[in-house]
Amino acid sequence: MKTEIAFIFDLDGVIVDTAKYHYLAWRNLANSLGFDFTKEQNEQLKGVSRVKSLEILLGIGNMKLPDEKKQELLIKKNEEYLSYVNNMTAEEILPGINNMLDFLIKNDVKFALGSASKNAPLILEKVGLINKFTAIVDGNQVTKAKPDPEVFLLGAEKLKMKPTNCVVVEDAIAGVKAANAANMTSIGIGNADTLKEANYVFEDTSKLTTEFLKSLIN
Ligand code: B16
Ligand code: MG
Repeated sequence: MKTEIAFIFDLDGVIVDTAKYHYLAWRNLANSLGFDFTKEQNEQLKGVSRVKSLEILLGIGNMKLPDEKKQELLIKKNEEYLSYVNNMTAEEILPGINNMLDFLIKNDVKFALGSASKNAPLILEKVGLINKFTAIVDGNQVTKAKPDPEVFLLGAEKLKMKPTNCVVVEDAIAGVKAANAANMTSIGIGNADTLKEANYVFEDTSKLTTEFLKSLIN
């Protein structure tokens, strides 16, 4: 008998590359505080919540600030980030993703979003994908960040699917760990060494072929 499966997609690094906008806003914030923040250091922020990202950034700058100041900086960073997000269009959808989503819809395979971003619904709306998702779980709905499985378990619940029948597509190691902890099949997007804990790894989203998807579905 065919087992029904569903997909849960991460947003940044899988559907769109918003990491570049996060980077610009964090770098400008670091510069305004008097230190530099490199692209390599930005890797540490991928898949990490906004609050945790600020902690990491301040650690890099060797800075300790009162909570009130941190709140101010979080607002400032997000305002700049949103100024980039507001200009996003469907052209920023990563290669292969439109094909994959259309293939899943055609084959009656449900899918949800499982993102740490509190801005996830806005981003999906900007790139015109919001109506394709059966369910959305974003950073406003979870209390525990990846690698905790909460975001994906909630996604499975919203899809009315058993976790073992869900397939997660993720670019961050914390996300792959979260998917594994949720007992889901994990597909890593990125470097095979970094994402070696994933059940499958593809170097980028364009490598997610319909042949591979068919092999998972059937
Ligand atoms: P926001 P994902 C994550 O998105 C990003 O990878 C991470 O860099 C960001 O800090 C986090 O969202 C929170 O984003 O500030 O918009 O709430 O990869 O989980 O889709
Ligand atoms: Mg990501």
